[in-house]
Parts: sequence; structure tokens; C-alpha cells
Amino acid sequence: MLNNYSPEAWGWKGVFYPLWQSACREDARNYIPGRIIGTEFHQYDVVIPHYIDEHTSSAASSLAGIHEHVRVSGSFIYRTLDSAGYPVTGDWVLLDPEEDALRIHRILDRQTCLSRGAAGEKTEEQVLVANIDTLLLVFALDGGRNFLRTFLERALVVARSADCGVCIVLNKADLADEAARENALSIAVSTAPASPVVLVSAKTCEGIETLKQFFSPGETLGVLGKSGVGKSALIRALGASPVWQTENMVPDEQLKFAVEPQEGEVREQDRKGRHTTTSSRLYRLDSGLLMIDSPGIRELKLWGDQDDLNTSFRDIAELALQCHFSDCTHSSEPGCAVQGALAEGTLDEGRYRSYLQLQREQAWLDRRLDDQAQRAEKARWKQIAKFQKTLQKNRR
Ligand SMILES: Nc1nc2c(ncn2[C@@H]2O[C@H](COP(=O)(O)OP(=O)(O)OP(=O)(O)O)[C@@H](O)[C@H]2O)c(=O)[nH]1
Ligand SMILES: [Zn+2]
Repeated sequence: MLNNYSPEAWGWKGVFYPLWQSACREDARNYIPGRIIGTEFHQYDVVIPHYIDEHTSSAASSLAGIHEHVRVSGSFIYRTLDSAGYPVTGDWVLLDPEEDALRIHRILDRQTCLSRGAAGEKTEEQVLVANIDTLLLVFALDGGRNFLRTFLERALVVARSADCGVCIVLNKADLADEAARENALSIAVSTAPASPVVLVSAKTCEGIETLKQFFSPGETLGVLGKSGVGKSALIRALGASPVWQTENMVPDEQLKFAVEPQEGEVREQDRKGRHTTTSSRLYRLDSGLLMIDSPGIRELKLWGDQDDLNTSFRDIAELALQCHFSDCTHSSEPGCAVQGALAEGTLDEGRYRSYLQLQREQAWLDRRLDDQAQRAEKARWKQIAKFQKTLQKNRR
């Protein structure tokens, strides 16, 4: 079992080491890495593991533990132009142990990054969580709209863009009869043939042991699913004991890390009197598994590229390569392999419609980003022209 404060116990990986060292050299500071375990209004809860290294001072070693309400430094704000550049739960950040109050100076390059298009008018990236190894796509078989093939297809594209592994969890199996279970399983398996699909019940713990077998200690799992599908319940079911225990922590801190839902800053009661998760938080389970609980999502706008979409719909992308015309729109052209497969019934009509819908959304996103880039470029040239004019004036 990994030591509670060893870097690996918190998901540290070898790839971060050279990034850390070069940041120290560049900024001439003896940074120490920490991982974001929770965020709230530009304040971050950070866990600093115990690094045994010739570069870390004794001051740094004594910081091992959890630090709450840490902020980013002034130069971080100055350098960071968009909200996607701010820390999210799961990020590894660099702090300077020689400062009186710990501040975040840098984020180490995200190895995986789960993003969606932000809500609202602006075309902007919203990073949900970072550095997860596997994303659990959680659905509920409660007979409602909590398991839809279209949502699974969309979530698979988003996970593809995140560059992490995927596991599909069909929760609330206790509420589904045999036919409903088989139907859901067959849809999930045919939609995501490359990913494990597990039927579970967070309530009765059916399937939980099977699910556990896919993961190992020190691995970071994220959850993505609608509100109420049982993401928090699943995390509780996966944790052997409800309380995150360690000898090094005072009782107050132990309480804060209870995996049982609590009222307060992390969880609050929603209007129906139900617990709901309001911000992403990383938990370390007794098994050594790291799990990030996240709020339920209503909307999942794409934030990736055409390749992610084509990889997720490889069957259709491969068919399209066989069309007679290379610029085939797959509507009425002769020799269209896509239309052929639809007619033969080897390509599901619903799946094809999902693909077209996501294609349109992706094309719209590409255009918007292109426009934004062009506008930024124009503004930059305007600035340069202005600067040159001033120079010429001064020379005269
Ligand atoms: N019958 C049954 N109920 C479950 C199961 N898992 C969760 N629930 C119930 O479903 C409700 C929602 O569960 P949560 O774990 O809060 O759902 P969530 O996905 O975390 O919801 P948000 O935090 O709002 O995103 C609770 O009342 C749970 O007790 C299950 O496997 N079977
Ligand atoms: Zn075609």
C-alpha cells in the first residue's frame, strides 16, 4: 500500500518531474508541487505530498499535508489570459515554500484535461477536471431519461478530447428488470465497443467489486453524468470505509474528508431536499484510489476537434473513405458508402443522425474559433501599426 503522503499516493507521475525542475530553474525559486483537491471562488485546497529529494528543503518537507484557501500569485493572474488557464481540481501546481503565505505560481502541463464549451454567449473552454486517468461515464437505469444513447455518444467524444480512458457505469441496476438491463448493456456495448461497461448498484453494491477490478491505487478517476444518477453514491460505494483516515490528520480534518455527504461548502441541499454536489472535489479512498466527484451536468457542448469526433465514430469515418467522391456529402451522391450501409442496415440510422448533429456542432465551433483567432490577429496588427506610427513620429 502506498504511504498516505507519498507523491504517488496522490497521483504524481514521472512526467511531471522535468516540468517541475525546469520551472524552478526558469523562475529561480525552490518550488514544491501540490495537487488541487478542491476549488471555490478562486481559492484552492491543495495537498502537498512529502517529496524526498535533494532539491526540497526541510521547510518544504514540513509543508506536507492539506492547505486550504490558497490563492494564485499576482504574476500568475498577469500571465493568465483565459479562465481555462486557472487551476481546476486534479491539477498539479507549484508553490513557493519560502513565502509566508503559500501561493500558486504555476500549473504543471495537464496530462489529460476534461473540457466542454462554456455555457453562455462566449465561445470559451471550460475545464472541468485535469489529470484524470479514467473517466467514469455514469448513467442511471431508473427508467427515465438518465440513460440515452445520444448522451453516451456525445460523452464519448468529449472523453476522447480529454485523452483519458473511459469506463461506462450503468448505475441503479436494482431499479431495472432483466429486459431493461439487457437492453441498456447492448446499447452501451455497441456504442462504445472499446470501453468496459459495468452494471452496478451503488445501493445494493451489486457490480461494485467488478468495477473495482479495473483500477489500481494511485489512479485518478473522474465522473461525468447528469445530476442524480448516483455519482456521489458510487464514490461512497467504492470507498471501503466512509471516512478518509490517516494518523497524521487532526479529527477536524478527518471530518472534512468524510466521504459521506455533508452539508456545508462542498455539498448542499438542493430544492428537493436532496444532496447535490456543487464543486469538484478529489477524494482519496481507503483502497488508494483517487476519485474526483463533480457536479451533475445538464449540457455537454463539444470542445475538441474534428479528429476526436472521427475517432469516436470510426465506423462512419471509415465508410466515408470508401465513398466514390472524396467530397461526398453522403446525401444523394452515387456510390456513397454511408448511404449504402444505411440501406443495408449495417449502419444504424440513429447513430448516423447523432454523427451529423455532432458534425454540425463541431463545424460551428471551428468557425467560431477561427473568427476569434482572426479578430485577435487583426487587433494585434492594429497595435503594431500604431506602435510603428508612434516610432516614426518620434523620429521626425
Ligand atoms: N435505487 C438506487 N438509488 C440510488 C443508487 N445510487 C444512487 N441512488 C440515489 O439517487 C439519488 C442521487 O444520488 P447522488 O449520488 O446524490 O447523485 P449524483 O449523481 O451525485 O447527483 P449530483 O451531485 O446532483 O450530480 C440519491 O437519493 C441516492 O440515494 C442506486 O444504485 N440505486
Ligand atoms: Zn458518401
